Amino acid sequence: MAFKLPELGYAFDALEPHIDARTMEIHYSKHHAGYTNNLNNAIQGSPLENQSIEEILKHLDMSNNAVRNNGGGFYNHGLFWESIHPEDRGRLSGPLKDAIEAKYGTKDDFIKKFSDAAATRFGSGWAWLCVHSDGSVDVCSTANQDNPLMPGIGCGGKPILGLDVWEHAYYLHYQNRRADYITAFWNVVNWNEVERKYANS
Ligand code: MN3
Repeated sequence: MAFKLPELGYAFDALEPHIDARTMEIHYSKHHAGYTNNLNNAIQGSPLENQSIEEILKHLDMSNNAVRNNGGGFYNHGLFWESIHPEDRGRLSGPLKDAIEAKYGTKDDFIKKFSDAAATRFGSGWAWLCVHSDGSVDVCSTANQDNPLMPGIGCGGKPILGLDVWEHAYYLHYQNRRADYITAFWNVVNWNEVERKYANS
């Protein structure tokens, strides 16, 4: 079974003015579609074809660059589109709020920690909020299309919120102002979905 580009779930222009329509269109229909096609080509005819993307990433041979880059790109962008939404986003509450406050003190301290991880990632990569098996949470950052599911990468645990800080994610609108893009991201975070992922982890 080949992997399919997941539905975006909202229009390209739905996140304006925080994330512009042209960036969303290119990011989804070119970049994410490209990772999806390249992943399918990389695993065709191999045993990986019958595994879930999570299983592939957890047991990844990190020297397999085609699967590392494109499997990561396929998974990361799916999680990113789910991390943001134009409406019905809810607010941080419940057990996730408790876990974040236990680790970082306040929501604002958590946002600063996550934003710093995104801002200080040199070159291309991602910032993540992950949940460990004991329910505790962690912020970390990974390079390129790596992610915390991969062996020995990032903070471990399962990512439940992700922010793409590759230039292709913001450069058309924000140019070199990555910090402004990171600030805008918090306006569209889908807390309902992050909480759902936390509860299911
Ligand atoms: Mn991207």
